[in-house]
Amino acid sequence: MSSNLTLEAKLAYQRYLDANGIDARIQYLQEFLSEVPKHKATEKIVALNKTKLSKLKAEKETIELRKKALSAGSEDPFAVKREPHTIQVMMISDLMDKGQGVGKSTLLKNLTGESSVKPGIYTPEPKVGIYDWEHVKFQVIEMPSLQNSLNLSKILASIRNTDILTILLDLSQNPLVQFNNIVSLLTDHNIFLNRAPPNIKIERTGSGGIQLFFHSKEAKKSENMSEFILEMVKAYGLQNATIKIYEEVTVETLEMAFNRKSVYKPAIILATKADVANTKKNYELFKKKASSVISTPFEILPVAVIYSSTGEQIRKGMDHFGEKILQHLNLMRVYTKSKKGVAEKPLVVPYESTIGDVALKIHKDLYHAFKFAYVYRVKGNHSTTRIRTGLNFLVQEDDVIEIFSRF
Ligand SMILES: Nc1nc2c(ncn2[C@@H]2O[C@H](COP(=O)(O)OP(=O)(O)OP(=O)(O)O)[C@@H](O)[C@H]2O)c(=O)[nH]1
Ligand SMILES: [Mg+2]
Repeated sequence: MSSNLTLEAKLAYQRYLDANGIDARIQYLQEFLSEVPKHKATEKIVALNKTKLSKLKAEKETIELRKKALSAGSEDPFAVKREPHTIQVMMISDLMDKGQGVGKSTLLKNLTGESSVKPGIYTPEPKVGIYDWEHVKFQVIEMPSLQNSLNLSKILASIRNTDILTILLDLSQNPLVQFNNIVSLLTDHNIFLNRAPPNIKIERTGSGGIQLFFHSKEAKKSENMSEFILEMVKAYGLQNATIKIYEEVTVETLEMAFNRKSVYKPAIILATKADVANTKKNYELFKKKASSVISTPFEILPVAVIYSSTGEQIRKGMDHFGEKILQHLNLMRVYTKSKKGVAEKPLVVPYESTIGDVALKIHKDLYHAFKFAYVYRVKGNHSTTRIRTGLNFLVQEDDVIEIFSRF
């Protein structure tokens, strides 16, 4: 590769070479082309790579046409494809008695502008849209109402695989009943909401029977359940194992821990139609009583999609939706800085990420050739400090990060 190229261009080219799949190759080659400075010394590189790009695009078109022809009529609408680089948010609701939905399609259409969504008409199959919030993308999926047993197993399989659930409860009808129905159904299928897995480690061993260890003061409170735990381990199918318990357990948490199908999902409640008269008291009552259905804490956002006098749609109560989703997933936003300035699009990284994690997320070469980084951080008094850091420095939400490499 020519030495006339900038570091950004070289990185983009390396990403193109490393890329798997035609979409990624196209994307990175386009990025490379936009990074190459356009002058006499680079014109050949540009031309060569533009040709490669057009060939790739033609190949992609052929592949897509072939796929379409093959799958015509056989595609399963319940097998929603995960959109890369997005956070998947799944909308679920109870099946309503009065035949009117809780407002999933209305909200999906409003958030994403997806034209195939038809509010007011029952949605029998998943509908998908992309919600773009401050340059973070969410793939929002409306699932048909639960208790529609026809496709329930497919819906549950999707729920098990999604990143976060939004439970939509219609405030104009009894939200507590809807919540109870949904939580019971999910619990019956070993899907547990807003809680960490029980802190119990099950390690298979070659011999020695079953060894139980209670590893904390809290855990020791459950020593009187040893016999039951041993039975659970046998029922689980282990003859030789070490079981390490780090918390006070109950029959319920043991059941969760020894069920191979248990999954743990974050969830937020969207209490819909908050504009309808007299729903405020339903909302207040629900807030008070929700803990009788499930003891783990829930975020409850009262929301509504209403119309202005000029007929324009106005969304209420969702201003912090994107933020809340990131919080529930323990994710935060940081921004990279290069010669071109601070990137508009954030990098979304887990809490407790280090500069090393950020470098790796950008590109593995940047991590391996890492020299140092500057972190620009806004302090309480709104002034910005510049911190020189190594790979192990912990980043915080909203940090601006400039990484310097050895090449
Ligand atoms: N007043 C009011 N009505 C709403 C709101 N959101 C939805 N509706 C109405 O509720 C009805 C059902 O809305 P949908 O968005 O189709 O509900 P859904 O959950 O997609 O319904 P299904 O797909 O049948 O499960 C429609 O008539 C909407 O106009 C809201 O915020 N306020
Ligand atoms: Mg719908």
